[in-house]
Amino acid sequence: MEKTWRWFGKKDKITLSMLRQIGVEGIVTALHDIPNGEIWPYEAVVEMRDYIAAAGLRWSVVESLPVSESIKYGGPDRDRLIENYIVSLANLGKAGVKTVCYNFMPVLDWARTDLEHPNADGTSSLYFDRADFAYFDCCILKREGAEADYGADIMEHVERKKAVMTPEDDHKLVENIIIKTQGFVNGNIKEDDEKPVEIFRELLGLYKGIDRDALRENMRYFLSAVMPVCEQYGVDMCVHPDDPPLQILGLPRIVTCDEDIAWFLNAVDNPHNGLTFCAGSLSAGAHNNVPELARKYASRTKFVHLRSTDVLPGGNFKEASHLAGRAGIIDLVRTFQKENPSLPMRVDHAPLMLGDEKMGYNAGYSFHGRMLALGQMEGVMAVVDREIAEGKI
Ligand code: DNO
Repeated sequence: MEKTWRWFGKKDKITLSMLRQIGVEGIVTALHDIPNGEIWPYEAVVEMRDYIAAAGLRWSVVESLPVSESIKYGGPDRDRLIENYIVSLANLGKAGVKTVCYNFMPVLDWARTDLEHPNADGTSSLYFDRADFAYFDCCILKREGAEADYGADIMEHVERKKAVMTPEDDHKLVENIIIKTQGFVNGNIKEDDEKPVEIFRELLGLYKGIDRDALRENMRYFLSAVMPVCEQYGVDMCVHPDDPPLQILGLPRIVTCDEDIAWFLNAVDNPHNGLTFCAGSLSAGAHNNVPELARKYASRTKFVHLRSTDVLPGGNFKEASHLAGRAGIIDLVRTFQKENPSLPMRVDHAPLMLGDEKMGYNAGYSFHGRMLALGQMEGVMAVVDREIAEGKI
């Protein structure tokens, strides 16, 4: 697979020349300064493409060209926003940037409650604690009917938390769940918004009456509308699975399991309608057998995220080493390397280590942690290449 790296643009503290030194071949990035919903002008795309090329790398994948909330819930301005999306896709296609990752998760892109969960070895990882999430949902967000979504054991935990949580603890949880993990991916909530919880509540309100079926229809509508421009310019769309692949906050989530993947691929059966195989996201659902999903959907996979998790009791999960956890990364590399050796792959979230914690990186996107993971993945790929050459697999 092509070794790519998520890079957040010229403001990223990790520079392209650093990435060249560690063996990265392709860049995964977005035009982060353009507000969600606005057109990506051709000139801006070309400028970014050439900036990356000047460093001896290529812009392999767009992650993400965000799908506005209104397209997801079917708001009155969705056709205008889809039109903008189509123009951006055409501009990317004309500039030769042909793999576009997006997601169809309502409001909350990915969910974690702790961004520095300590490990015994002195590093820290991203973590999801279901009881903390329930506390945020029931006691901070105060979502109507939230209690009914959690079992008695979790609600007992929430009651105990109520007695000990300080306003600072509450603030930290809000930061982790809806600010630090979201700002850089969808722009729904910004670091300097004064009332993030109120904004978030309003966003949730937009989905009143939108169930799984309605969200599926909106996804079908969106994909059908963008496929012609994808065909015209040879652009592949690849949806990122829901992270975690579970229903949360009373919102429908529709890219969570085998049946969901089969649904969207069949709903708009076009080779340009593909999947971002995020092994980490899929592995956080105990219902998913990740290596089996990879074998089943390799031919429709356009982009791979290598990462793994440990699912823990109580509905919690922790991000694991890239060589451990339930994603089964060694098997995944076998599958994808055989399917298409030039498929772009990036290592995803990795621990904070060796001073990463002081650098203010976007949550999950440490330098040393990811560099170690990339080295591990290179080792796995080298062994798998040999297995293939010797006809062993
Ligand atoms: C977090 C990721 C997401 C994901 C985008 C794809 O690190 O799981 O940012 O890449 O949602 O659209």
